[in-house]
Amino acid sequence: MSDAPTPEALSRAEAEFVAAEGQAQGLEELLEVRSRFFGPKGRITQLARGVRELDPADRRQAGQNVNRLKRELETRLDHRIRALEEEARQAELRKDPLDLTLPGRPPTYRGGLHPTTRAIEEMIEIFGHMGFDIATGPEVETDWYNFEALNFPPDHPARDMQDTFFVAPRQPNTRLVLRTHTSPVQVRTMLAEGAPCRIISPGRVFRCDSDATHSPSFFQIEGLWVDEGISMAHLKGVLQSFINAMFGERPARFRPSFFPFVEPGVEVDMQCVFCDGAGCRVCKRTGWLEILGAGMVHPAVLESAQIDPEKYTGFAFGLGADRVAMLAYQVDDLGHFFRSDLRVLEQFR
Ligand code: FA5
Repeated sequence: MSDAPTPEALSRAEAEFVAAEGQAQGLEELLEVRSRFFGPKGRITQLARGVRELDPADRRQAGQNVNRLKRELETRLDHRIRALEEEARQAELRKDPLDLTLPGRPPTYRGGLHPTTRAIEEMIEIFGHMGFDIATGPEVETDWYNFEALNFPPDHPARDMQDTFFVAPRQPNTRLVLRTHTSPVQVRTMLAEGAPCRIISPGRVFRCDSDATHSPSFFQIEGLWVDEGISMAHLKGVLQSFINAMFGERPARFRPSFFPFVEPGVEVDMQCVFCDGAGCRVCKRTGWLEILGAGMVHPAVLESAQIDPEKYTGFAFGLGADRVAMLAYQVDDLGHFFRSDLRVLEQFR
């Protein structure tokens, strides 16, 4: 049964509250008073509940009276509680003053560029000095740009050279892949700019491939120079200048190779920087590490890109940017570049 909220009962409750509040000394005692009067079974709470049991005609007035009293008393009590809490906080702050003149702690880790990013920036600069502009293309590519325009006909066995990740297309009849190389940017650039053109295109590529020197996602830099009279001699000159600028006078070798989009094609190896050519785990005991594929742009590719192969010739190359970073910074496992281990990455700051 709740207490009936008669005017007399309210006055009595108020008098009791004033006495209790007057006697309460510290924060703890005030909180106890709050619970005794306003808690779930508190004196004022019971009076408020009693309103429901009155005659309907009396409820409105009684409800207003209880609420007014509750508001008044609670405000008064909260005021004192807040003042005491603030006092306690100030006392705590005085006990342990802040010394604003202390110097800050230096950060433990300082960020830095990833070694592959640094190598790519360096390569952009080197090729920039040789007059190459930067071009870009999408990472999700159509089969046409990634393969067909590059002279890989459908079902041609050369497609198996690049273990492709396929992407489910949104529209029927479009075949999409994660680009397996940056060579599609050659076609995009020639179609957009025509001849002459001289670009490099750094970017991420994807292959279903993984070991000490192969990763499923890695970076390449494509190079393309199309103009009248461009020959294999220009290709060798540009690549040798790049190697000299990037690695000093390290030996490189040009081996004949096959890529459907160039004729003739070559692969370029650098002398292994870990064993100076003696043979080790990284170079699979050959003394050489392959860093790029290159060749003279195939006439069929020039035609796909609407460039007259009778008038223009060109060369193209595709560098493994992570491979170059491995050689430049002497990292013997490509996985170090992808594991985000701060102990490794900190060494390249
Ligand atoms: C190509 O991707 C050709 N598009 C390159 C090219 C461009 C040839 C223009 C002719 C003209 P290849 O598959 O060999 O070629 O890859 C080129 C370079 O990428 C390799 O020399 C190697 O350094 C690097 N590479 C290839 N696969 C991986 C991989 N899984 N992880 C890291 N680097 C790789």
